[in-house]
Amino acid sequence: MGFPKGFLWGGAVAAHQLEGGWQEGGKGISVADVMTLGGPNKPREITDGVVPGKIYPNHEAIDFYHHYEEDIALLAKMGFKCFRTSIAWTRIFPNGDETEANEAGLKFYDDLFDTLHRYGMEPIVTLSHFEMPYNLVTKYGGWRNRKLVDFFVRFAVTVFKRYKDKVKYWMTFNEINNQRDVNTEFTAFTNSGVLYKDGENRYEVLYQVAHHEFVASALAVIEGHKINPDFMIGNMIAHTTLYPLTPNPKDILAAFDEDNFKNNFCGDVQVRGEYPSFIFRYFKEHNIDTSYITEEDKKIIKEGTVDFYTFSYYMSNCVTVDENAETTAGNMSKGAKNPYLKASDWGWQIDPDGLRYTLNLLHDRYPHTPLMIVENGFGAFDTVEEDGSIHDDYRIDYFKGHIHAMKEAIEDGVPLIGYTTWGPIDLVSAGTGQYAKRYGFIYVDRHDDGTGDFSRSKKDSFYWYKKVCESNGEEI
Ligand code: BGP
Repeated sequence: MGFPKGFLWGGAVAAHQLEGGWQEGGKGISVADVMTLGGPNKPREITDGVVPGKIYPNHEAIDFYHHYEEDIALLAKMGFKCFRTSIAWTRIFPNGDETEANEAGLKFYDDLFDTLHRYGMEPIVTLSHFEMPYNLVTKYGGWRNRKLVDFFVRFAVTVFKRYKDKVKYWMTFNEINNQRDVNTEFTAFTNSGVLYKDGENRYEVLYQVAHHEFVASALAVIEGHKINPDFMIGNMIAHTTLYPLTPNPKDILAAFDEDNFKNNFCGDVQVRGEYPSFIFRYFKEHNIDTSYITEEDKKIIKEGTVDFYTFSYYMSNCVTVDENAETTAGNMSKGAKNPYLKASDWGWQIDPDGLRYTLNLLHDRYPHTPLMIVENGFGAFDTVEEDGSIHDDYRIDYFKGHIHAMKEAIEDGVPLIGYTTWGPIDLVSAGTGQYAKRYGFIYVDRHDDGTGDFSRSKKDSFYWYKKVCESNGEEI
């Protein structure tokens, strides 16, 4: 069977992690612009505005703003069929609440999408990827405020209209579910511009935020289809696959519950168009008032279901009721360590088989919805040899395993339509702000201490992924 004809092979990035040019073309300040450099054991600091003397890696990122023609030409050499990026909201509406869009920002993406088409690549565009206007945080309290729904829909409609003949594939909110952990202040800020206040019920805040985003996402789908009925508009879920640590039925149930609330809740709302029953028990147990969910909202959510389900997959974790079990880090949350798996230097457990399992679970859950993996990749320290070569076999091994798992899932009957690896060109890490955590097939000479000339070079994985794209996954 193998990969279907027209399968979308490519790579994925987000505007704030590669563009730089943070004050060019009339761009406003985004939430990513007030986050400092962190490290494996050092969380990124969220500062009160841009504070002189602090290091903000996203301000320059890899300067894609000035290098995009060169970068796209390189990606095309690998045989990319598509390229996923986001539109920085702050280039289009610098403060988020204007009524007039910023022409210079719109023009930048016109040029970018034209360049992609010139090289035969399909743009795949995320509307909100951890980079909302900072003004919406300070003035409105982020997504806790319902006014954000209108601002977002205005932004979505503006770009849908402008790029209706250039972009077919869209997704609304990147990893909408990764803010489900109330103990992590980081994701509440990056995803939704929420800064918690002392003493408030964080659960209530987060679920109200999620509800506003569900309504905004559904309205965007509805409006998008009016603008171009051929649009494919998807959701985007951070899928960390969860296994019970032991056969203890208590662990099985704990994994089941966590899977529902971390992985399934948001997908169910956006694919099936209604809140799943299990979440109401959770609301009750955490004293979450749900009076903000109106009948009108329910209708919007029902009408604005997504056309395809997209997700990121980096790792799996285990779940247990044993409080003394050893833990491991994760994408945006922790889990119990799996004794059968190895992990990256950042503690992310490597589990290709988990991808086949996940694709089957998702297909079973949403049988009529095409699936796309829009992020998968291996963050690692790379070494540049004296002759400039970079031998990243570990990255090739990671991808080989995951692409093999995709092939198996397709044999299982899963309707997988595409695969974009995370960070085909090195960029700034979302979690740590580091350059040192590299994902690319293309190396960028830029370092955490601010040195480097932004020059690009090919790693071994570049030549390997080229074969994969060009053979439609036959040669891995
Ligand atoms: C996802 C985000 C991406 C990306 C990736 C890797 O959660 O959607 O923006 O950064 O994870 O994470 P990190 O950059 O922290 O290594």
